[in-house]
Amino acid sequence: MTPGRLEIFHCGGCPLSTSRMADDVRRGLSSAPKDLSPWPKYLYDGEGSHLFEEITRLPEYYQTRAEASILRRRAEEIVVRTGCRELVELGSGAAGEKTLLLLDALTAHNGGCAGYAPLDVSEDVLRKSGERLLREYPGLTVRGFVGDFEEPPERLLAEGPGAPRLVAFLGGTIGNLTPRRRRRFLGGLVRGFRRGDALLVGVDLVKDARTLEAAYNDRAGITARFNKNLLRVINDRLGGGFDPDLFEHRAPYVARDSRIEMWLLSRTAQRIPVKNLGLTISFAPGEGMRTEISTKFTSASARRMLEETGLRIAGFYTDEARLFGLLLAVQP
Ligand code: AVJ
Repeated sequence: MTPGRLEIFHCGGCPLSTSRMADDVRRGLSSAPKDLSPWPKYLYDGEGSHLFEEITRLPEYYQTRAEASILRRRAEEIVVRTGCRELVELGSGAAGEKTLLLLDALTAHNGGCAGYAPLDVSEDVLRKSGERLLREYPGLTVRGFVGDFEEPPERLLAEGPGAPRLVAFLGGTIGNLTPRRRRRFLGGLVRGFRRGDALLVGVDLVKDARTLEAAYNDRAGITARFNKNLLRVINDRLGGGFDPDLFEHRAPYVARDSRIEMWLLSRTAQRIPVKNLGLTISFAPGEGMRTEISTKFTSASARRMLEETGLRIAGFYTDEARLFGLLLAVQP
């Protein structure tokens, strides 16, 4: 391998293109109820990513801190048990503390030489964090992939500097997918695995509804801004005429489906043109549009989800308060 290198690749199929977005948003706005939750990626433009970073520091949003605390205690063990030589990270974001904990352990156990392959929707974030990582880990080979984690390119797992790989999908993002989409996503991912490759998945755990709802209805109103930012993304990219102030943020816990659902409720009757779709969208007063689902798991439901893919569960790690879980599974 050639250490100390950064390469950026663009995934095929243009999953982030405006024409794909137009198709997705047209479908979402035409369904009943209006539903954009199948495409959480549109929440994360520059502003949305920034707002999410703020969310991770909110007192009510325990997930990021809980997951980091698990990794602080377990990163080393995970790397040693898997013997991994490359970290593949889906939806990496800006390579924050959690990534660094894994990279510290990975490089420490591979004489400084290791691979890191982040996949994220933002090229800018990949480039900046990639450059920073090369300075901090001189022996690292970084292959950055710009794309949607649901459509990883073949070369993400077909090429790369070292096996076995540790594929990390942190933050509880898998909870944004419906059970069907989770199955399809995990099945497709694992098809690229070789014997010994490992998957590390972060899941938010079921707990009392008050704690869950507080995490998505923070007092500072950052989650509400994050939610409404989606309207601005549609305005910017598709010529929409949404006024975010005419919508209200809601995020109830729907116990039947073990998930938080984020909604935007129209405060009034309104008709909103979306120029590039050639559509006008009508809202009745109080009518809602779902914008995200965030599924909560038990250790049993999380295990089942991974076992269905044919992987063997190698560990389930949790924080002291059992707020969040990390599942480690290996390709036998
Ligand atoms: C980054 C997808 C894990 O579902 O909790 C935070 C996104 N949405 N607040 C989550 C989010 C509202 C977050 N994930």
